[in-house]
Amino acid sequence: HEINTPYEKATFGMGCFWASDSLYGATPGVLRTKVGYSGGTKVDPKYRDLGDHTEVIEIHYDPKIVSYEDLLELFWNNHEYGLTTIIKRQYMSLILYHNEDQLFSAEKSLKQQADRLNQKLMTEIASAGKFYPAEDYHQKYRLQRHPWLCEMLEMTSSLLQTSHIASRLNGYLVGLGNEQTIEKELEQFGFNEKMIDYVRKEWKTNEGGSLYC
Ligand code: MHO
Repeated sequence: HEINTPYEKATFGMGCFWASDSLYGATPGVLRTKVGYSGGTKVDPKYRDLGDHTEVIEIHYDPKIVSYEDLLELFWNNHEYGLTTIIKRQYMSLILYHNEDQLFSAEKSLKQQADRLNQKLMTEIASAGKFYPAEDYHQKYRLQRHPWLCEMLEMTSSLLQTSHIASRLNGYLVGLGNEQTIEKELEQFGFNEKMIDYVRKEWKTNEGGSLYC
């Protein structure tokens, strides 16, 4: 379940975090994802009491395989809403940077996107502060719709936030990723035939479908 590769963090708000959890979880080079609340000041926010926080995805990625710029590209192209319209803080378009390089890349890409779309974008860029992981039932939300698989994987509360396999399946089950990579990974994960068939079937059924909540 867990991978010890050195990683960097990226944090984005782009609408309902169930969708971005799946999107990034299926992206090569992403080691794990967590959904949570950040960007605000309220201490210990809860889903029903977010205060000034935003739903965000925290991504741990291997910069040797995927770059921050690649992650930004996915960010710009996968907002359900909030990119060009003002939306409540819970769902705002938000980039929380972790270092000066990320700040530089974020600002540059925001300008490029605004020029390309010839529109003012609502995205805010701010320094990453405290991240509060969301309640368990929000983590790997799509994977958790498959209790049989979760049982086979012996998922636990903490694995929902740390497991590489859980991040991947959370995307593959909704039809993200490409077939060859998925086949290769399912074998590496040591899945039995029944599990492989299950994931393969879900992937095929949902391929090309909508990610949104
Ligand atoms: N439409 C969904 C959004 C959930 S999301 C985690 C709901 O209201 O349940 O914001």
